[in-house]
Amino acid sequence: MKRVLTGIQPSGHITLGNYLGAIRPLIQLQQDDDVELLVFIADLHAITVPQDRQALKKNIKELAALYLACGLDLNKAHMFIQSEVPCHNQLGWVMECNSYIGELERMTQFKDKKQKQTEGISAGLLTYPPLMAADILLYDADLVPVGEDQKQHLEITRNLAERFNNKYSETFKVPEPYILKNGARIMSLVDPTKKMSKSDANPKAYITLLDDINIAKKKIKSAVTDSDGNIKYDVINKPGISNLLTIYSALTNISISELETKYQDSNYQTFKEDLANIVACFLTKIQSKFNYYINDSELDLVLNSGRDYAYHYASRKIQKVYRKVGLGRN
Ligand code: ATP
Ligand code: LTN
Repeated sequence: MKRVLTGIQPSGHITLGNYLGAIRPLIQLQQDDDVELLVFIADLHAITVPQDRQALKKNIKELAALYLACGLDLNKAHMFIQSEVPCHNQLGWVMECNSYIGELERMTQFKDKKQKQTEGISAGLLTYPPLMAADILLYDADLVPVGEDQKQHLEITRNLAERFNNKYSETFKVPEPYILKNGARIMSLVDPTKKMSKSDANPKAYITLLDDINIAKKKIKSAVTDSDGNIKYDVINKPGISNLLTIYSALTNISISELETKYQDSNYQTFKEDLANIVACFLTKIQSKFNYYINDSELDLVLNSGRDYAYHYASRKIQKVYRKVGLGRN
């Protein structure tokens, strides 16, 4: 049985980027009979940057409903909230004490987020990767579906697992990242050289799964492209149109080269209108399911049972780790 694990921060409504980079691969992997999914809401990670209390609470619940709306199959998946399983903090600390400040300071996400902060930078922003490593290693995950931006964090997770195994004897499974070729790095709609991010200050940069349909269509239609008018995939010279081609291809499963042929005699306006309709259709489906799950009292029960399942597994791992490190009395 393969164990697939992933988490998303409840730092806003999830974007098309989050969906295509992290959720769609998860849904694909769950088709496999021999697979178990652990999916969590990374609220401890979200507070590495300032969060409004009420908004955070709301985002946590909405993210849970969105996972289900995207097709998470509860016969295969356990969904839980990270902060409700204290083993994450426990292993996170041990991982922190096995990480080097130098390697954490080299993380691209730390450097990017540090630059964006206007006020004090939290220590948590620096020590985020050992917590993420703990999230994964607690459960002996085999595969971790993530977007391209998390590749570096997966590498440090693998290093930490190997470092611990070498120092204290075999304890953790070394996980593999699962990064799709198409859709693992969706770019901002206003600056296609930057990653689409749910915490971008400009809401035109991203489409969230809960955006008003007409607003989402407008965002596609006003997405920044270039002036040459050819619908060709060329990330270096035509990042805007390449990004839109990627979104189109990932949502429809039509290859990029087929799309180039289909639109070879069209202009950007026609292409964007078609894509706007595809996005609208996708969002409409997700939102109608979301409206069902967010009002369903079962959602809490699902999160309770996910928490209990996760705790059962993770607490045994923590005991083992504490014992190997020499903590406490056992
Ligand atoms: P924040 O802006 O708060 O940092 P984010 O939008 O970057 O959030 P995360 O919660 O950090 O999203 O990421 C959740 C998952 O979505 C991760 O697996 C991440 O790699 C993936 N992801 C994030 N942005 C994109 C993107 N633009 N394209 C593809 N995958 C993405
Ligand atoms: N760091 C991830 C969210 C995250 C995660 C994880 C993803 C936290 N813990 C464990 C996969 C596995 C991010 O997307 N920013």
